[in-house]
Amino acid sequence: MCDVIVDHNLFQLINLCVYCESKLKLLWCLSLNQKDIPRALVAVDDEYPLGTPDHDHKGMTVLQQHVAFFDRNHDGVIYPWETYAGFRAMGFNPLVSFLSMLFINISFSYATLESWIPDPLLPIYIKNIHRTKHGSDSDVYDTEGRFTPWRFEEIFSKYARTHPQYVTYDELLEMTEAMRDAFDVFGWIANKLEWGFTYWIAKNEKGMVPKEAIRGVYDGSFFEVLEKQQSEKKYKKYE
Ligand SMILES: [Ca+2]
Repeated sequence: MCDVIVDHNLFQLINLCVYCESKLKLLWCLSLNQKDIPRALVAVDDEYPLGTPDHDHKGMTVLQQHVAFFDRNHDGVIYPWETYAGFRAMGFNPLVSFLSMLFINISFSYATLESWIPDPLLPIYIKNIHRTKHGSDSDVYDTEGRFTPWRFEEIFSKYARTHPQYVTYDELLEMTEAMRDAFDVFGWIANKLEWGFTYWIAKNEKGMVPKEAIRGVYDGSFFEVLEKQQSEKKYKKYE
């Protein structure tokens, strides 16, 4: 009966409370469904069953939220100069931002277009971003761009041997090796770059990446945290 659960925002949770009639049944519903059902709007895990606190999904899928940070003027399209600006806002230097822009817009623009004719401006249409899902990845996003909680938890149950809430560089490397599909050269490269990027931006002073940060990369909220940190650093310079 609990397969009616799609997302645990407050409104739905209240409805769910009514639906499940009792607290005990509600807890049972949540524990059963939390990991098994792909979540359209929120990236949930054991620690954050309602998704990232104070993160507005704006009605987008979790994959759309992941890339929406780079849509700097919020028009639903990511042009190369917006990708560049997004990386710069997170604190990356101009060279890394430029190379990331080239890789991302060249690799992912075409699949998101409505037309068969390539667009020389290399726009990425956020509404079609699910078409860019590639092989050799973690499958945490499904083919519709939804977040699959049990796949996310699997990353930590399988590879986080040093600490259950963190992954090290070696553990991430081992994971990306295990994800490789046969003869999928583009997927191998894209997956290594994506996880390399995640490690780079999210590692702590001990060189370990917190589970919370990785979940924040999936729903894009961690990019906003980095941008805020960079803004505060700039602001402090003038104090
Ligand atoms: Ca835009």
